[in-house]
Amino acid sequence: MVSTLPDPSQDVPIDELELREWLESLDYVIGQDNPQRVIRLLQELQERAHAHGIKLPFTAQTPFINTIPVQEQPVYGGSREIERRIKSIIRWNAMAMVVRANRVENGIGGHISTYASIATLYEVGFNHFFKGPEAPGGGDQVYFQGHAAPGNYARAFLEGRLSVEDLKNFRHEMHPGGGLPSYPHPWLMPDFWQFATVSMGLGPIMAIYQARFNRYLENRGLKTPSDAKVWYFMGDGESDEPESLGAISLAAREKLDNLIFVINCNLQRLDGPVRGNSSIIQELETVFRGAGWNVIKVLWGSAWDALLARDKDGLLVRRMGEDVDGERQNYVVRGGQYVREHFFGRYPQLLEMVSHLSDDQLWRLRLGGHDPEKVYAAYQAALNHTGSPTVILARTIKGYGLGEAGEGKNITHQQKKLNEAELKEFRTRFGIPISDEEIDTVPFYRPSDDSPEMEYLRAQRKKLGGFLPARTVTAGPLSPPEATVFAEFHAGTGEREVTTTMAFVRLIAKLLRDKAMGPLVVPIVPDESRTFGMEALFRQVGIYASGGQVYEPVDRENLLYYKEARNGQILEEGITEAGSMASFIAAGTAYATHGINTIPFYIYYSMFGLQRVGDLIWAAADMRAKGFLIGATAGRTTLAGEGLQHQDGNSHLLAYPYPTMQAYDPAFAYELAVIIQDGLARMYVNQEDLFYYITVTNENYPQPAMPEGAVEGITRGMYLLRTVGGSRAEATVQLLGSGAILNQTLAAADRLSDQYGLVVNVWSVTSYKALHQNALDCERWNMRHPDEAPRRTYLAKTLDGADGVFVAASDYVKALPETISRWLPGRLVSLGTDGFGRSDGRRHLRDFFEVDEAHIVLAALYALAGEGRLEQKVVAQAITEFGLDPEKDNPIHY
Ligand SMILES: Cc1ncc(C[n+]2csc(CCOP(=O)(O)OP(=O)(O)O)c2C)c(N)n1
Ligand SMILES: [Mg+2]
Repeated sequence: MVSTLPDPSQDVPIDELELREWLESLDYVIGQDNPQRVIRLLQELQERAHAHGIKLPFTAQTPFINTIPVQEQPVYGGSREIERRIKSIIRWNAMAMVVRANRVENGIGGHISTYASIATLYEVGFNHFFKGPEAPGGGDQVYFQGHAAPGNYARAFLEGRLSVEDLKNFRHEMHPGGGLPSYPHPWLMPDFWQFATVSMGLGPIMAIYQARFNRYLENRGLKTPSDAKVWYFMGDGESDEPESLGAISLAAREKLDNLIFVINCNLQRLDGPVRGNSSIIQELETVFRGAGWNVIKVLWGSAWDALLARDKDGLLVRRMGEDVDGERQNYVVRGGQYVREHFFGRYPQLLEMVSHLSDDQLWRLRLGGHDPEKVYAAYQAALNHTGSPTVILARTIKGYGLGEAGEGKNITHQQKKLNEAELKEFRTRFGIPISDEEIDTVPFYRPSDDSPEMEYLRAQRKKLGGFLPARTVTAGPLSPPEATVFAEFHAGTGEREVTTTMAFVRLIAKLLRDKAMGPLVVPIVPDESRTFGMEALFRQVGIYASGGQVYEPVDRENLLYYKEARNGQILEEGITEAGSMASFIAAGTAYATHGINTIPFYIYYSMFGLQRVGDLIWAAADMRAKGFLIGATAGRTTLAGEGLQHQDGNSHLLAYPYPTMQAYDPAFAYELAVIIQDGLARMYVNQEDLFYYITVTNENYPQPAMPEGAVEGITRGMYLLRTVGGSRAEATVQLLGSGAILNQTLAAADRLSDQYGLVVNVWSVTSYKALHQNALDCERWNMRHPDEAPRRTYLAKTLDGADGVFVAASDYVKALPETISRWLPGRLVSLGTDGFGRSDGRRHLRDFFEVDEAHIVLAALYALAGEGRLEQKVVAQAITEFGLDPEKDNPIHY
């Protein structure tokens, strides 16, 4: 057996008589039919050995056989024959879809072999287990393996949900009439796919947190408890992604018996074997059992049961566990004679055991994951299991049924074409009624509506509550929150200095009290509540703890004690940005997965968002998630002291590619309040499928009152904040400032006016992304409508009449303001914080990154001189006056 630890006791000689005595005693107790007694006795023996200093080697592994013995298998709940025919037809159509797509366009891709290996695992689920949306208590949430999508489409075709045209246009979405996307995607098929799974590793962690969030909804009284399950179908290769296994201990700790992982262990990934030199199944068993999961191995099909029944001395069981996966792959590829020689041939007794079977029969001894009875038994056991999540490790063959075209071969993942002979072999193996004459056109096959197959398929889904996958949005619009939630922020704080983070915390505390929206708010934090000053929320709404708080917290007599509760509202995730994002996704998509408009606010160190878990944020966008990502302690020079790992000068640029992400860098509390109010209205009242990224900082300054008429500009990206007049009207400066740096901009404006007599407009830019997108939209429209009056960008409308030079300063990279420079009516000089962060105070950091008042003034003078509106010597004088070193290294480089 492949073991993760060497077992030195294996080499110790043993007295056969002594061994028999022990075994007979054990057999006697086993024969009493009381498994608990057996366990108890073994435990006692173990403890006795331990007490005498004998250390048993740790193992979380069980032998390489099925976890469920044949005598414990339930009776199969359906017609094996009809189900086999249905499955064969789906196999054919899935294969045909990929082969045809690649004939239309060579290299368009697609996967045959993955669905070929997972088909039985899916079909047993579809026919007997996956609950559809109309099931009492709601449907199951099934995360399908992304690149096995042809199998889902092929089934939906039989179900009458997709047409021949749809199938023909697999991976040809732009073709007339539209087509089918390569992978699950709720934007591209909004009524079909619920979960975006193809970026490996994200699905498993999302599924875990989904199952946890389902419990959260129940414990908070937002949803009636149900026995619905979350299923995650994953490849064995996918298990190498850190996110795949990184959260499994949470699932066990939370006792998520509503979660079932099914790992399709075909022992191969894209290039070759997952673990050629050891055993991925045994390794996964160790990891999951160690974490506290219920592990069910489904390794051998029914044909092996007869052999195992004759395996009196355990030799076959031992032989089963001896091989490494690279060798197991040989048994699939090299044929029956190889199996006889190399597998059974190792021991004469085993060779004798199979002497009555032909080579072909030996080769076709089915594996567990291809045997519906074994899979059915595993699913049933998973459903009945309570107290922990279940993982089913099902052994299969990659490219099952492809024969020479790829079954079990290393190239099989990339196989997209079959020649005529291979198509015929596939057709014959699965009994598809397509003639030799037609075969080369690879026709799709759908039996008539009244055929037994179609009737059976429909009846089974009807019993289970309808078709899957299916995405339905039943949550209606919410009422907007009371205006009083936001009013105080519009008034400003007078002299009192506060941070935008404090303003945010105060705002969310008020929102949590709002009648309509309050209970739906889901605050999510990765162990930074105190950093952000959020601890008052602990007491106000409690921290979610599924089992309640079972200890007295050390700070119990404190007003703001660490209060955990079963119905606590805060998801305090601990230090896991990935897990927190997975919670954000579960809460942000609950409007579609549960018909409940939960409103996640995930607050975190902004540096550890888009750049750390950007792909999960992408998945949130894919899944039409709503909610607010609050990037706190933002800004490369505003987060003082922390240095290079923490200081974020990137995230606003990284926000650009995410299509549905609205990104804002507010400077003042009223801007923040306007943005959040607008976001709530757009997402939850108007029901737009967007999400918000807002940065807040920890710099204290007085928060001004909102100027008249600023609301539209705040939401659209910029507005005129202040004009300071000077005597020299010919030299106008437009200063653009954002976030905490806006205060530097305001100071620079005063100096440019007082000292240099310039006229300065200060614009608060809340969102370069919004300005950029609007400009692109207008430009594109104009390009396509040359005969019509051109549309004006929001920038053009807002900056009408603003001339002179432009200087933008932000706490982010210089490229950010430059994205809008093309649409500005004057030359732009962009100041920003490119380079690694540094540990120091704000004043020094802003000098170092050249985004402080002095550098803004310098940039304005330089730009004006460049236009001939000012003498060059004024610039040189300013450099001297501000004490700037012309030879200072450019921080952009390191
Ligand atoms: C993050 C990420 N990296 C790489 C890929 C490309 N990729 C798609 S399928 C695949 C191999 C999958 O192997 P496995 O998980 O064992 O699935 P199987 O097809 O064998 O069932 C790879 C590397 C991806 N989809 N996502
Ligand atoms: Mg695999």
